[in-house]
Amino acid sequence: MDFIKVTSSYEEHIALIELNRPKELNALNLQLMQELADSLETLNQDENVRVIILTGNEKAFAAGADIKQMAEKSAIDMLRIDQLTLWNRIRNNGKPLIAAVSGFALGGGCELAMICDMIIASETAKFGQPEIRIGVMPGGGGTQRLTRAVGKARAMEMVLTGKFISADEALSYGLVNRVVPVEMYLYEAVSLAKDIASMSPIAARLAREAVNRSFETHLDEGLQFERKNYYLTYASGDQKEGMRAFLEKRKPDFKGE
Ligand code: DAK
Repeated sequence: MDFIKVTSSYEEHIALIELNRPKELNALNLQLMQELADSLETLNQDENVRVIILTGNEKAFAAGADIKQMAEKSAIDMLRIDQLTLWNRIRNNGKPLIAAVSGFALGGGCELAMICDMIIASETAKFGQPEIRIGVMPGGGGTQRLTRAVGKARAMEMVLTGKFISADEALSYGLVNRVVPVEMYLYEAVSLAKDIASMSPIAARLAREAVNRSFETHLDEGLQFERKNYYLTYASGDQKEGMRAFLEKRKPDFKGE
């Protein structure tokens, strides 16, 4: 794998995926996206991994889809390339996924961060959907996810002007979980990942699915989905262990069973 670097800490049940195309500010070409989808699928199969962190480097999380690969394409070329299937493979990831963002998260890079469940931002992070400046519009879910995350008025302004927002603005908009000094963003993401990895992976998976469902359905359907997953946690040993440990005033030992 050339454009993706994966490291796992089995002891802590965490895996780190680094986008690794620094000269191009991690522009998301097709090879990188394929490697990313492959890595996520492999990590999803790995029972030792409970939480995944996706990051870039200090200068860029990702500056968008690779404009060099797209500039001369026709609509039919784009249809044939079928990026959507590739993006859906990434979206189908089933484990808690944290984006650790520093520098540029633009266009597809912002959309990729928003596919993640949570975003930890360095104070240098810049988010934006600048596609309009190159004569297109968001195609990786930006018009939908950004609008749900920050509200219509702010999303509309970002999408129609292409202006970037700072990490602090992203925090005040509710787009990111927190903003930390640049030397801390990865550390902060790992610390959040460790917290989540110490929980029952079954309960985390079901709860995550239910939170995500709130984006995709109406309230009644979402509540029913939540209830079904809630009952399902009672089929796990982790539920028994968690509740017994509480009553016995000790730390639970979750096995993922
Ligand atoms: N693509 C290709 N190369 C890029 C790039 C990109 N998006 N962003 C930066 N680079 C390259 C630059 O060309 C330059 O390469 P060389 O010229 O050195 O060979 C190198 O990275 C450094 O960039 P700059 O010299 O421009 O660096 P600056 O610090 O001056 O500026 C910048 C940084 C991030 C402000 C600027 O590079 C910039 O504006 N980049 C483009 C940002 C952008 O417009 N992003 C949106 C792209 S469109 C879909 C899913 C997703 C998408 C579409 C469909 N489906 C599922 C259907 C997504 C579309 C997009 O993201």
